[in-house]
Amino acid sequence: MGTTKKIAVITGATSGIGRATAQLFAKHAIHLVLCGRRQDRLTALKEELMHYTSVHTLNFDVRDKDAVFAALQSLPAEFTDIDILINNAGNAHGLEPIQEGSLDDWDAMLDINVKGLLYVSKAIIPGMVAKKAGHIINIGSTAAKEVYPNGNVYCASKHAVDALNQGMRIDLNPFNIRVGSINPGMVETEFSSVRFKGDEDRAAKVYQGFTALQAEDVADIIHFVVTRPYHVNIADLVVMSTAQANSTIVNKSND
Ligand code: NDP
Ligand code: 8X3
Repeated sequence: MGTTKKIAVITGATSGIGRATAQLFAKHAIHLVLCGRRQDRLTALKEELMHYTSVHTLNFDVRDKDAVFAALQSLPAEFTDIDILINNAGNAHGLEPIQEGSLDDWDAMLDINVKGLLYVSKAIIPGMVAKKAGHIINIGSTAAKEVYPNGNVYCASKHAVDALNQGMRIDLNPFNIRVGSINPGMVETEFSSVRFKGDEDRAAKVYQGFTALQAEDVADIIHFVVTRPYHVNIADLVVMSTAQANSTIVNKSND
């Protein structure tokens, strides 16, 4: 990988961890391809960050295989030599016991968190293989490492991301490509609002009584990971707020 200009593709750049990562990368002059479905947010973010670096936005749903490939193949020449892929787009949909889960929610989580990540990776990996360089960061979760009550399908989707992270690292090893995952615990973003389908009171309660991780905390770690010397690959990182011990134990007595 060259030592000067770096180009990063960030999926899920319109909110939370992806947006904070875009903001931090821009301040370090990393060139950005920002992806998401909400065009108004993509446009606003581009306007905000183009003062620091060059920015190209792509609007597609990661579930739509054709749209993923069409969008990534449409990149202007100056953005095609991709160095960094942050596979971040994803969400939980619902929090029900398995016997009550919604088929639509299950489809959404598996199609977005697993298949969407695969489609984007499939479109970008050949360029990295050809130049024998690149860095893929898969955003997993503590839900990739343990299963919690009612987390069933979301946890399964993130366990799949964990397996894919390992599989990519193995298969791309001959090509000098770095692959690693970052697995955060609870981060205060729009995640719970999406999980609870816009029920903001329920979403806010998730983060009450303790200091949750913020999107900027995770962005900081992602930036640390991508700025290590090239022979250093942070393969699998778990990060939680100090108040969180695992998916079910959160100390709410100190705030
Ligand atoms: P947000 O809801 O704030 O952001 C999710 C992002 O994903 C948005 O930019 C959204 O963009 C994008 N996205 C969702 N669905 C699609 C889709 N079908 N096609 C394209 N883009 C999509 O959540 P977070 O920032 O918290 O989540 C980012 C990642 O971090 C996810 O993979 C999540 O699982 C993971 N994570 C989150 C944790 C948390 O507690 N918040 C903890 C551990 C991991 P748009 O709607 O514009 O398409
Ligand atoms: C998001 C964190 O605990 O809601 O991945 O699964 S959790």
